[in-house]
Amino acid sequence: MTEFPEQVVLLSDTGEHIGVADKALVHTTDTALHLAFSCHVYNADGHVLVTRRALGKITWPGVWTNSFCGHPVPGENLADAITRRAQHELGITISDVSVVLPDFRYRAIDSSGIVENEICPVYRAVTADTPAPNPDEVAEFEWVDPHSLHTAVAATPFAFSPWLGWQLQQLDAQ
Ligand SMILES: [Mn+2]
Repeated sequence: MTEFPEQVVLLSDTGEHIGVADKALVHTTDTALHLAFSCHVYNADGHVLVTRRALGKITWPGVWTNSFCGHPVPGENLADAITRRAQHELGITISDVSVVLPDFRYRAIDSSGIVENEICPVYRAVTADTPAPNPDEVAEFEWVDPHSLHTAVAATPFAFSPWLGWQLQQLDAQ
């Protein structure tokens, strides 16, 4: 698995792979469209895992968001990337991975001015594990009732990552 330097897949406006870029260099104030994913992890109680992004992250530090996100490296399929990031960020093994928003796409600007610009299919998965967060990625986590999360994000979207708010809106609309 290529970890250094980690690369991302650049996409055309219609979603075709048009190249690669270093992950560390692609996220700027004018970020090119690239491939990513989001995952919402559930436990056996039906609670969903929300995480607080590590304070050292370049984008949205300290912001509460969905369980985890990531970028497939070139040539890596999304299922493999999701499994890899679940272990890397949270130390969990996941199963029953399924796509829930295959066409999700967003562009958002962090308060620092850094832009995210991703075609970012959204998945759900389950785990039986207790997260053991990688402190470089995740500062805190909570298991919450999904309805409570929807209510909280709808009421105060500014307190969460913008992509989480848009994902929940689209899931509600299904
Ligand atoms: Mn990105």
